[in-house]
Amino acid sequence: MALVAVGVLATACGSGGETTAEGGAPASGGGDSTITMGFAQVGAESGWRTANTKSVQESAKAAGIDLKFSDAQQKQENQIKAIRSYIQQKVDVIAFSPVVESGWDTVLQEAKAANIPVILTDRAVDSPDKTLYKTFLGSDFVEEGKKAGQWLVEQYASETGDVNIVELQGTTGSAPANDRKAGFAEVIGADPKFKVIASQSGDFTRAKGKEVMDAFLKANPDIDVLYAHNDDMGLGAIEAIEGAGKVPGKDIKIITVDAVKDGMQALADGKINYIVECSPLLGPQLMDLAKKVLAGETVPDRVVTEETTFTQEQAKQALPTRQY
Ligand code: GZL
Ligand code: ZN
Repeated sequence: MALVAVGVLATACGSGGETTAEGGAPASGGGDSTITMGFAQVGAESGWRTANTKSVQESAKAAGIDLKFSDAQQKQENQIKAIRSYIQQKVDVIAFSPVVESGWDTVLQEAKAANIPVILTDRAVDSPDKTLYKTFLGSDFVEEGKKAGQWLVEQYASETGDVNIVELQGTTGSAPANDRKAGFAEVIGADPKFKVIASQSGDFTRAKGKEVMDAFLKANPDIDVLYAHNDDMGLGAIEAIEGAGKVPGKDIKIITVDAVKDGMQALADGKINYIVECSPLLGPQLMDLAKKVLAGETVPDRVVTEETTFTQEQAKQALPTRQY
């Protein structure tokens, strides 16, 4: 009987990357040495997110890690539910990208009490208790905002009049939205000619980016620059700008963040002027960190991803070999 039971358990926790139903078989009870990871993803809101999901799923397979995966449709309560179900399933390690910065302490305490290590990827939490997770792997969003601001300062160095800027922020309360806003504001704050005349969340989606840009255009006759916290909102805004009979990239200069394929295409086509890259390809490093954590090796508190910036010319060169 025991043999059969182990067989069943092994099969159950050998299940691939598909999302498990509530209360799946206890993963570590299988007695096999395969690592089981529970990954609670934000959602599928942008090209960046789908590329990030692909990277995590493909890297788990390549690393021989059994991945349980959930999509929270950008809702914090769904991510918390998913983390709780991974704790019940006794996975070996939990990884997730917190949709917003705050409200995680309770569920992370539960994971800690269950002796399940947690790895943060992509977005950070604002909890002061650093023992709630082993490491945070992801971009420096403040740096990304600064790079966007730096390009603008250089482009308008000889401008003496006001430079009217509208800003499409990412998801309210998320680390990338908070930090990309702060980094950008810090750099352009050095010169009072830069005026952010409107700033609102477009929730990182194309649809919302278009909707908010429509409103910006109706309320502000003279917009010189759009700073969008991701390509998808920038692409939605381009539809609104063209709908208003203006030329994106010319009448209104556009800076975005991510550098996903569709954004890079618009950059190469001259509809976007500058893109700050934010790499979604976190999978390989995540799997490597998970193995180190479970082997009891020390890992750095913070692993910052490598990323660059693209002008229109550079986008034309990079597009043919772009992975995402
Ligand atoms: C940034 C990531 C953001 C992307 C958006 O690392 O969290 O979320 O910039 C995505 O495209 O929706
Ligand atoms: Zn102007």
